Amino acid sequence: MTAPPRLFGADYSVYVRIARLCLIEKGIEHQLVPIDIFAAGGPPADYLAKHPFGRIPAFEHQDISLYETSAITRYIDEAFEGPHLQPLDPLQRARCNQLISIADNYAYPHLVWGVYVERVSKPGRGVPTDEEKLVAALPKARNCLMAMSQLMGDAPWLVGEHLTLADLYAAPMFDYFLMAPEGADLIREHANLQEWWARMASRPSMAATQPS
Ligand SMILES: N[C@@H](CCC(=O)N[C@@H](CS)C(=O)NCC(=O)O)C(=O)O
Repeated sequence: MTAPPRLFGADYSVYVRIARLCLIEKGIEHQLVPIDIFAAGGPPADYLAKHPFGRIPAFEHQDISLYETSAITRYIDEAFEGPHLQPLDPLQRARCNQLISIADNYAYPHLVWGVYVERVSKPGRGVPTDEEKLVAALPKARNCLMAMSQLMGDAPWLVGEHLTLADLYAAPMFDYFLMAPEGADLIREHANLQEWWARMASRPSMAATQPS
């Protein structure tokens, strides 16, 4: 029997959660090996051999090692049994990649760092909110939600009738974003995103990956 895949990271990380959601939705038993990138002094020096940029997650299975969540999740989806998390239809697949790119380039910086970190995480650690940064992030977050809502249309999931990697990318970012009152207000402008969030938040994979 082969050892289960190992994911290196911390449960508070958006990107680690994306990879864990992917493993769980595929039904793959795995191990989360703790790496705290925010520890004093940074991650352990030997972690840089797994991820030269010192970010989380990194992934290992048998003799394979990977870093960068887009590579990890696509590999997991394509190399393992379980439900397809990427559409087979070329246009739907392009939409899935488009939404992943939106999550990486706009949702993560604006929803997570611009809104959640400023409004929720920093005050929780006794650090004052940078109100200027928060205010600047709000129109960008609104634009992000508008684009995602338009692409989603009337479908139950971000890309059509089935759960895809696009949903798994967006969900951990929305989970943090919606903890901020500004995030909760902004999603109310889009009934389809609100319904998507209710659907997504109730999945067992989301409960199983709740940051501690
Ligand atoms: N492009 C990377 C991003 C991963 C990433 O930014 N992870 C965050 C935690 S959610 C991290 O390691 N941050 C540490 C840092 O910025 O130094 C990926 O897709 O895996």
